[in-house]
Amino acid sequence: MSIQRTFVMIKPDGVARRLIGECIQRFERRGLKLVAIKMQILTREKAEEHYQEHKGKEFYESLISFITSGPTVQMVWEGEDAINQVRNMIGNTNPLKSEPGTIRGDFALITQMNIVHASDKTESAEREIALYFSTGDILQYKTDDEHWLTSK
Ligand code: FUP
Repeated sequence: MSIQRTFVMIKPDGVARRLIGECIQRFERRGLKLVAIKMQILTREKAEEHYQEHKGKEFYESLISFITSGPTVQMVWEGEDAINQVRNMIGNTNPLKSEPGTIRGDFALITQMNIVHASDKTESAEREIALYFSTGDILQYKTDDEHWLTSK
């Protein structure tokens, strides 16, 4: 395994339900490191770019309309095997199939309003991070536990 960066977005339902702190706390407690964060209401153009793989699907218009409906939070999280670990922590796309203990399994019931997005593979993480952040927005720093790991 290796240290990876992954992109996470809290969707308008997550923000409206005051779940920003809950999501951040789960990733922090797991040992992941927050290296970039911002908030914005997505433009239609940005949303279409983000969800380009879904263009033409029956849920596409509703997805774009929902994701642009209110504030969202964009984050980059860093850590060992971060992409898969964060995907496991958010749960299945359909909250009805999400395990309890995952964010979607604990807080959602409807696929469109599933609180949070996270990159599903390395190429998506790179693409999505670049869509929302410039290189200079992403901080490089070491936490105390990392100093301990590297100071032997
Ligand atoms: P995920 O990677 O888990 O966010 O899921 P997808 O990229 O497959 O889907 C992106 C978003 O499209 C989902 F979060 C919600 C929406 N969606 C639907 O509304 N209906 C579907 O059948 C599939 C996805």
